[in-house]
Amino acid sequence: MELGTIHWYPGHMVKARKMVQENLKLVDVAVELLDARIPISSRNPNIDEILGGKPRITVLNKADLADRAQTEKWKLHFLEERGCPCIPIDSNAGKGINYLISAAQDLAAAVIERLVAKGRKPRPVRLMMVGIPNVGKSSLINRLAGRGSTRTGDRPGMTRGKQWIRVGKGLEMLDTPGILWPKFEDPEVGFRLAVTGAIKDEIINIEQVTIRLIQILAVSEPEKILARYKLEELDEDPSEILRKIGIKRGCLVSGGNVDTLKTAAIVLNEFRGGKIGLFTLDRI
Ligand SMILES: Nc1nc2c(ncn2[C@@H]2O[C@H](COP(=O)(O)OP(=O)(O)OP(=O)(O)O)[C@@H](O)[C@H]2O)c(=O)[nH]1
Ligand SMILES: [Mg+2]
Repeated sequence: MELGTIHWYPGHMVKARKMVQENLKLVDVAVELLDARIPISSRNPNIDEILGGKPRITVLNKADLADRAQTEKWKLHFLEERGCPCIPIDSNAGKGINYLISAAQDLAAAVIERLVAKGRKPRPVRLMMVGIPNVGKSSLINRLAGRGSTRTGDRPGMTRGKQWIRVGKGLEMLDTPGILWPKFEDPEVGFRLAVTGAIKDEIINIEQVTIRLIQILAVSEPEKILARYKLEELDEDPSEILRKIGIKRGCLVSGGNVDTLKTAAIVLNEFRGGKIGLFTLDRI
């Protein structure tokens, strides 16, 4: 796929990175959100350099859409590799949120204690959410705040500027826009970011991305594709599988041809919504 060579790094991404670095001084803990379906591909390769020595929590968000056993393994992996808490979370349902709150309070306790020792009043623990577009930073904050404090949406680029949100429970959050990095060394990373929704749909080739997805799923979990689309068997050629799905779903254009773009959009949406099954694309 050609994604890796597209010049799609927009100016606001550069600004977002600067903003994260400037705001880092204001917070006690950085919460790095990774997409549980692609914990490696959704990781900014410069994140260690960006965050420096700031206490950190890794969140594997959208854990409800990922393979459970894989998420457990990734959790242990990050815990060992980074020596900081790693917490699987479903921000829509609120699962895992309490672990995040206590981990944040533990990490910030020393900072707050130092303030108090200097005779200052204790203040709320300040956290900053960082992660790629559409990973669920704003959703997680809303879940913590228990209300719609910050805008969310099922496409990347929802959050434009920074925003402080008082969460209660002694916490304050800084929401930031998603950051992506200028180019992918590995086109497969580009594919995984596209398929999980981190890159704007307008600049990806939906049909190509979906055909590649079908190709992967047809090998790793054929029974899920067969069941979801009520197919009897899977063709060798993933484009042909897409065509058959189109017929099943009645995506036809005049002359009886299949509208493959429309079919691809349906399959991609169903994948992103977990309707085909739970998948982890970055396997450990
Ligand atoms: N299934 C599932 N969906 C989630 C979860 N967290 C967020 N979402 C969905 O993912 C989409 C993006 O969520 P946002 O909170 O807007 O993501 P963001 O990281 O703030 O995105 P930007 O502001 O664009 O960088 C929304 O449609 C959310 O409903 C989760 O844990 N599970
Ligand atoms: Mg946001």
